[in-house]
Amino acid sequence: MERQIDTMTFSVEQANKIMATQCPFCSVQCKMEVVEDLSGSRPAYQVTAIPNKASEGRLCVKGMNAYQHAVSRERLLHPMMRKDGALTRVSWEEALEAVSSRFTELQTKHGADTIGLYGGGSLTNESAYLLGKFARVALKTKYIDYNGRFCMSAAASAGVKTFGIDRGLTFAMSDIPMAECIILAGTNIAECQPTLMPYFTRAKDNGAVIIAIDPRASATVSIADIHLQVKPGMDAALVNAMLKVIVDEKLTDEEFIRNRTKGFDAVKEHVSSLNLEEIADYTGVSIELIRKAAIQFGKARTGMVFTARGVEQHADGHMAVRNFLNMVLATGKIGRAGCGYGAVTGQGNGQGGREHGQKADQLPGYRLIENPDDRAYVAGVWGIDPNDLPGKGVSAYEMMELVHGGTIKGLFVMGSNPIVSNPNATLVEEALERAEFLVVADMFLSETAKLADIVLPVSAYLENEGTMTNLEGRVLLRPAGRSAPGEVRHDWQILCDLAYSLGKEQYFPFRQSEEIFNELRVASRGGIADYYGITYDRLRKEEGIYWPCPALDHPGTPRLFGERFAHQDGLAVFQQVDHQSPAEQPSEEYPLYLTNGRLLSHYLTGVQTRRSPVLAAREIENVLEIHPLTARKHRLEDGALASVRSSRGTVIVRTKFTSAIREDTLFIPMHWGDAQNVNRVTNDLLDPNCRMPDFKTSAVRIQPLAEYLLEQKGRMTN
Ligand SMILES: Nc1nc2c(c(=O)[nH]1)N[C@H]1C(S)=C(S)[C@@H](COP(=O)(O)OP(=O)(O)OC[C@H]3O[C@@H](n4cnc5c(=O)[nH]c(N)nc54)[C@H](O)[C@@H]3O)O[C@H]1N2
Ligand SMILES: Nc1nc2c(c(=O)[nH]1)N[C@H]1C(S)=C(S)[C@@H](COP(=O)(O)OP(=O)(O)OC[C@H]3O[C@@H](n4cnc5c(=O)[nH]c(N)nc54)[C@H](O)[C@@H]3O)O[C@H]1N2
Ligand code: SF4
Ligand SMILES: [Mo]
Repeated sequence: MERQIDTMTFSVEQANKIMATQCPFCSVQCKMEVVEDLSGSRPAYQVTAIPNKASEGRLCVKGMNAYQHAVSRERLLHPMMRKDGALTRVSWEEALEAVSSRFTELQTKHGADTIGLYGGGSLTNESAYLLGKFARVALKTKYIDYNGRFCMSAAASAGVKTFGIDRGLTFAMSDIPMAECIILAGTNIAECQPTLMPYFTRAKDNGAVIIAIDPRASATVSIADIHLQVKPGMDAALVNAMLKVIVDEKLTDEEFIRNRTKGFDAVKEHVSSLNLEEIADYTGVSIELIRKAAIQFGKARTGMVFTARGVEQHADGHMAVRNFLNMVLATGKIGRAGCGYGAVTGQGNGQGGREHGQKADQLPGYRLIENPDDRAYVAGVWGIDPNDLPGKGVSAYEMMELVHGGTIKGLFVMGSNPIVSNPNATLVEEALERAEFLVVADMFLSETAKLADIVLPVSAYLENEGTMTNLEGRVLLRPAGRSAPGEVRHDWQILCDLAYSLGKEQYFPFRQSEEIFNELRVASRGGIADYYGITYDRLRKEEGIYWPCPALDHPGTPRLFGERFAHQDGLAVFQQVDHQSPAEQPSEEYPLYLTNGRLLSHYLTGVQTRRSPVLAAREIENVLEIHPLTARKHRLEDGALASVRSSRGTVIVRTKFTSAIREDTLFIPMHWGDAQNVNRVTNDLLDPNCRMPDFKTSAVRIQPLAEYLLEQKGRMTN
């Protein structure tokens, strides 16, 4: 049963272990050195930023303290299996045997597609690639998707449609200070990618005008010259108005439109027919500000547009992004220095994680599972018959619905905490409780792992060697600094072990992450995200390489679209966007908009950051950002507990008064579970183009907690 794996071994007694690594959190992937000193009575740690081309030697507070969760006593150190209702320690042998026999049993009874796999953007490229291969080759199920569906899908699908390719930034970060005008739409870089802020302040020092679009005056908005405080969900409409001004003021780049794009006439005709007053009314932004922003962007010689989840996490997120791309194209601001579009990718490997096959419709290198040529190529690399490859599955939340309905009976979660991070979390929790067999691979007993039948302990960033692709499309090698504690294994190792138990070891012979990467290089070769020319050796020497990199002597591609776009005809595609208002509009019962997002000190569902004492202490509980005038109307004091309720559920949070938010909008961070989980309230409506949930617009009602509890009690006694 035990297989031979080459793992790095380190002497435990060795004092002052120096670990060169990368932060496990966001998409910047800041490089750092962690020194572990075991000579005293207690281990001591020192963290120093390593200068490099992406973060330039900066770290934010999360990176500085990331070692704390990795060395936490709460780390899972051995596999566990539910026995008599309780998770109980078992050997790897017993755990792996149980997983493979239960999966086989379920598949024999209900068919291959009864098993679902759910991955994440924290996984290395090697593990993400292998998870996709494991689903298709070892389990032959079509059901695989990952948490990046909630993160990047709107921008990714928009990039593919408009440009023919999806890479977070179409340029290297070093281009940012060359931009004369920068639009930051629904992106809170100051809290979410803090070490990037100096690129923007440098642009500002060079005279750039910064335009922020956000319902809140966030920390990022504080560097803006113009703030368009849009109503949640109204970005597409706002951009239509800006485009109208750009067209009316003749600020379009006609030569660029003629030579490099198609479809502009329809967009022009559409925006020309629109009424600015009406748009100002339903976006909540004055005509004066719309005009000012549009003219600044239109007249600038160089400029960039950045979008993130504020624009994208809506039922029309895809179209909203496409409208921003329309504006980039209409003004010819792409493919040259100081220009371009940036989808500010979220997770550490949010970029690489979406390129190599974790997505329902995808094979490595952005190949498509429904395309016969792509199937034949990848099947060839994997040594299987293309007819044995399953078809495409469904998106992450839809997979949860299938678990809820009983179509998917066994679920394997690797690198996500779906019962906290999915919309309409109550349904998802119910689904996972109903699942016949739930396996979770994690470093901690997350809210999701607590429900599992089997929990498999995985290595943390300090222990797991592999490549990560940052938001620019720059592939970086993260070395392992220490051996994994206890009986912990790497994600990719677990997949190989399981394949062995399932009798599929011939397809998973890997003993090191580099061997997996070498297969990934070939599997991605000739695809859109072509990694063929990137090797571990090169990554060690060159400090990161931008894909596409099709040959060993290719330098990589920092800036895209200099000559042509990635569509066959080389042209970018305009898309007319008829804006739509959020499905849930404030009503008498639910009179306010609720949006949500992030705080500087915590990361996603907080499983890791709440286990870092320094980070946990910075924000100990969830908060409700609310305008004081709104709060007064609803009888709420500052710092009081409140209930926030939608038609789906309720979250309990403490109020924090701020005049930085629109009066009709509330904001709650996403970092807490259970009663403080904002996703009990959020909307599970999905974007028809990319299946992104409508996280950022729900209609809600707020009450002081005591009032809410009395009401609930009344309901129960009636
Ligand atoms: N500290 C921290 N950093 C992180 C993360 C984290 O959890 N914590 N997560 C990482 C990940 S995975 C991601 S995806 C990124 C996310 O990074 P961001 O997308 O920047 O983060 P959010 O806070 O979700 O949303 C950004 C902004 O959108 C605004 N917003 C809300 N609704 C709307 C709207 O309808 N229109 C517009 N224009 N704006 C709106 C919010 O007020 C917020 O300021 O961050 C990454 N970095
Ligand atoms: N309301 C609302 N909901 C949201 C969002 C929002 O803005 N608003 N944002 C969405 C976005 S953008 C995202 S990305 C998702 C993210 O949401 P999740 O997918 O739930 O992400 P995490 O909370 O990071 O959960 C990751 C889990 O994997 C574990 N983990 C970390 N690294 C590894 C690893 O290398 N291997 C393994 N096996 N496990 C690991 C962690 O301990 C943790 O338990 O949430 C989405 N949900
Ligand atoms: S969270 Fe992001 S910005 Fe902060 S140190 Fe980590 S990678 Fe860098
Ligand atoms: Mo994300």
